[in-house]
Amino acid sequence: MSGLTEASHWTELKKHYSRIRDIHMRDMFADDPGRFSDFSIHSAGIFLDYSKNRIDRQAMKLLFGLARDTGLEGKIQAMFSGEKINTTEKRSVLHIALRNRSNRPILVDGRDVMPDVNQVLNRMRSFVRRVRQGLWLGWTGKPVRDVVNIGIGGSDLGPKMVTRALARFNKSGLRVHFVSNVDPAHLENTLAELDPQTTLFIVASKTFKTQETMFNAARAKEWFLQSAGDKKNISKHFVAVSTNTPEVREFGIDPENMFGFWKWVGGRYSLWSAIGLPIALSTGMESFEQLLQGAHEMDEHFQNTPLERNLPVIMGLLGIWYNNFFQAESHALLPYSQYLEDFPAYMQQAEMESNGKRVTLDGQEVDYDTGPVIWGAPGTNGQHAFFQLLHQGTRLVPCDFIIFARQPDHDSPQHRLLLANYLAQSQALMTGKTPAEVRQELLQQGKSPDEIEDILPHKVFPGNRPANSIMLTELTPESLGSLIALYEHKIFVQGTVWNINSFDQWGVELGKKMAQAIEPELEDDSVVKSHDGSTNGLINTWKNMCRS
Ligand code: G6Q
Repeated sequence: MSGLTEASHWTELKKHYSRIRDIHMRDMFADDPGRFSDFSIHSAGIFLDYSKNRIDRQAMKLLFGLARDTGLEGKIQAMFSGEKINTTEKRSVLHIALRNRSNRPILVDGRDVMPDVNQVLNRMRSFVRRVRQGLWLGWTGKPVRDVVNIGIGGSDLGPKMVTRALARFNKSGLRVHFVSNVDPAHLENTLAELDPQTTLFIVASKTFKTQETMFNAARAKEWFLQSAGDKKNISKHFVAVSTNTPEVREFGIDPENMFGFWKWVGGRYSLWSAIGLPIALSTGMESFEQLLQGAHEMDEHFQNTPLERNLPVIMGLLGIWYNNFFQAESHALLPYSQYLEDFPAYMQQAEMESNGKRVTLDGQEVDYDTGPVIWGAPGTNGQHAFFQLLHQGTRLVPCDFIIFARQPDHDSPQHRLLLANYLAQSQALMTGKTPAEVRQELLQQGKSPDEIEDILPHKVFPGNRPANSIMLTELTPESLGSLIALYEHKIFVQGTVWNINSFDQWGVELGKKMAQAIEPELEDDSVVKSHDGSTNGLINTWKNMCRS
């Protein structure tokens, strides 16, 4: 037994789960007219309806109690005050400082980090203005037309997701591309359409050591120099975003063209730093700062609101309820907005890399489940793909439905249809369709009793499947900032309850190291015997296939 499973509220929650698990949400709504108003909240620009969850007031009370058992309130303050809560890397966790629009001092080792944050923002502002106004000229005197961000993981997913989500705000005409995969197809297909005279590369890497990024950046430099010839032209076409000045210089980028950030910014939490440069180039610095402002509003909400009215806390605890008591194994993110197409992939990294941990902060193996599998796709597309399993499969998959109330075309029939589907899907998941309702429907269609009995089980929907419905007024840099920060803090809430370190990522190391060992063995035709049977077999099969 661990501290968590011995906590009094954990035991109470287990008992409460046994009482509540067979109650249908249909009945909960029928019995409680106040359910929607009690289980919905509007704060920091975000409306959350969580009434379609398998909860009652007692369940929520116990979940808040559990959060208090784990010291959540103190831990929130610890993060905001710069304590080194990333204990395995001995680092503060301060993405909140990057968007600290109040500018109040935040100390790391007794030193205020805000002057450094503001200095980088100032440098970004001036660079972005020059590029967007056509004043930053390439080696032949032409302005920049295409920007290529070369980065991977946290140095790719965040800026890519936001740049695409805010595409409507790109009035500059700059085209921003993202290259992450070491599969040469990614870079080569991108370069094929570009003119080196008008292309600016951003090499984005916190460490400036990530193999994929370094290989892609080296190849981009080679491609550029094939046209530009002289290495001195690199300074007009390559900038870096990194914490590692010596490696940036070694690569050939003038540190004058480097935008720094700090070790206390985790990769998957770094879009708020200079890693967000592609966002700022695409949408303008003003929009980038509005994005920071939106996140800051959510930070203020998270830090200062009692747990019972706190959006990230409520969403985090609902996740704990399903993950640890209903044994749900995954969680689906379903944005009803094409602009948020990349949001599930971004949150998948944020959540799974943060909370995919099996030992507690003090190194004990957990005796409860931690982070669920996060997945999803935009609605309505998902409805024609995987929603079947959500409605009638054997697994319980809690869902988050996300929509913007107003869109540029919100009066159009398409937008009404989008909204109708957003509303109907969570309704259908909750209500389901009983055998009696199916029978009635089939009778009305004139089916015979035999036909009805044959088809009936296939047409029944059990319902009672939970969903959060999130509604934002409109997609703006500010609202998007709040939405992302909401999920970031939800991750923190869950990691705190599970007593794990949400801010390290040792799990990505092993495979990387093994790839480094294997890579040289692929250079020649010799038979490889140094690994396990399967890996040897695969390497040698590959060699044979290449030869044949
Ligand atoms: C994120 C992870 C990881 C990281 C990439 C790229 O939290 O640490 O996704 O962002 O491995 O790392 P670099 O920015 O150092 O190239």
